[in-house]
Amino acid sequence: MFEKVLIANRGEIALRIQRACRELGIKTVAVHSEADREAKYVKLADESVCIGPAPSSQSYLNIPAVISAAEVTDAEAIHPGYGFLSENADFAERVEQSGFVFIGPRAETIRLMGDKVSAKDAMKAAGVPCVPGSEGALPDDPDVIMRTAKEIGYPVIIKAAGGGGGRGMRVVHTEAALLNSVSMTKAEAGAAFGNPTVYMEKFLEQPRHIEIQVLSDEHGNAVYLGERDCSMQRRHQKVLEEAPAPGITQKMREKIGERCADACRRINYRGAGTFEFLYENGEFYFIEMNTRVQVEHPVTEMITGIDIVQQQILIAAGEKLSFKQSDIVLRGHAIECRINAEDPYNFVPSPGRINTFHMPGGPGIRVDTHAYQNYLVPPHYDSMIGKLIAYGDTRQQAIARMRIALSEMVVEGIKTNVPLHSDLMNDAAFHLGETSIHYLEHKLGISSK
Ligand code: MV4
Repeated sequence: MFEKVLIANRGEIALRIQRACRELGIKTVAVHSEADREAKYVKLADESVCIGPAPSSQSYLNIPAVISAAEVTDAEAIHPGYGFLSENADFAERVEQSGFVFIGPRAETIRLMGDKVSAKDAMKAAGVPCVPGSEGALPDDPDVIMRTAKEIGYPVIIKAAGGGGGRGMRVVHTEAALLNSVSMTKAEAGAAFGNPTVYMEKFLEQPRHIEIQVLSDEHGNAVYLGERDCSMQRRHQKVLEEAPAPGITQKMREKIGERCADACRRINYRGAGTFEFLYENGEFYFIEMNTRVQVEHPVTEMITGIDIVQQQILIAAGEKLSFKQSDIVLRGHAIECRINAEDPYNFVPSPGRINTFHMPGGPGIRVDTHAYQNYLVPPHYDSMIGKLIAYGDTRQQAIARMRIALSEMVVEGIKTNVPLHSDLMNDAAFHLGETSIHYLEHKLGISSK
């Protein structure tokens, strides 16, 4: 096992990774920007290195600075967390070339999944069901483009190979709009991602966003840890996630889970990963794969009892998975509310000093946060200041516990989205479950009029 791991991230996930390391007896190195000098997780780490000024482009995204920090502290491995450099194949490559272990997939796997066309090709070849669409990238020939759309059937969606997470896409409803939409998406993709390649899919109108968590080691062992429903989102930012997904039966879970685990074995996947699907009319359609630990990993941890971050570290150290698929039993239900420093009605970020801070507790309540009383939320980064996770034997119990926990939570001095979450806990459609990716924006649109 590693003796020392460098954590190339900030905020709640830096603290989360630090706790996983500590439990495994591993020393930790925190890297931080000038804005995060006073952060609790920096002080709690065994060592810390300032890697640059507040803007992430000069600190958390500065590859030479991160690698130098690993060199001077003699760390053996680097955990990238989520966001920042976590899905940067060049970073993973340079980490390994510098003699450190990258806690994540091989650079070539990150590159394969970073290109959404090659990711889809690979998954299709591995037997994962995909959204009907073009065979790989769209060619330039307008006749072929028109024919492809006709075969798929309108509406279609044009997506950039270099995009993902909602960036670089356009819905097309009519043949008259098609060629212009393809040109516009290509131009935008070229400018935004340096890659004008686009592909086409059938546009699904009311899907849910359901994702499968996997773990895969270097010895050909892969398991799935069930699914999460992440449909409750606004402008591609997830607001609330839950596991398991309402209405998904054990039989459906096994069928799609086996496809994902099998795909991991086929591509020799290493580490934790997430297969993102759109789910509509009882069918799963693969859209993207994430090669990092995700913000919402705790809901899966709560229902499986498996520490996903520890598993990432064990796999990176070359160990074999210590459990098989039949050992994994889903139990109960977990819901996560992302707590953001923002106005709950107009979503404008609200950084600043937290002058009163009380966290909830009690049975089934988990709080993952780096914040504390008198913490100054810096304006330079994502507005998420923590995650409130509620576990219960049933979804109803998890909701009841979440409602109580939200009512106990006190964060003053800044605005937070706690009122939005409290509202959602009383929302009739949320109670029924199975709401689509458009539900929250629809609800907010109506209520703000
Ligand atoms: C789609 C889609 C409908 N049909 N693809 C947006 C994020 C990116 N990961 C893929 N996205 C979508 N792809 C087809 N063929 C609708 C979306 C989409 C979406 C997906 C997941 C979560 C939130 C979303 C919000 C708007 C659109």
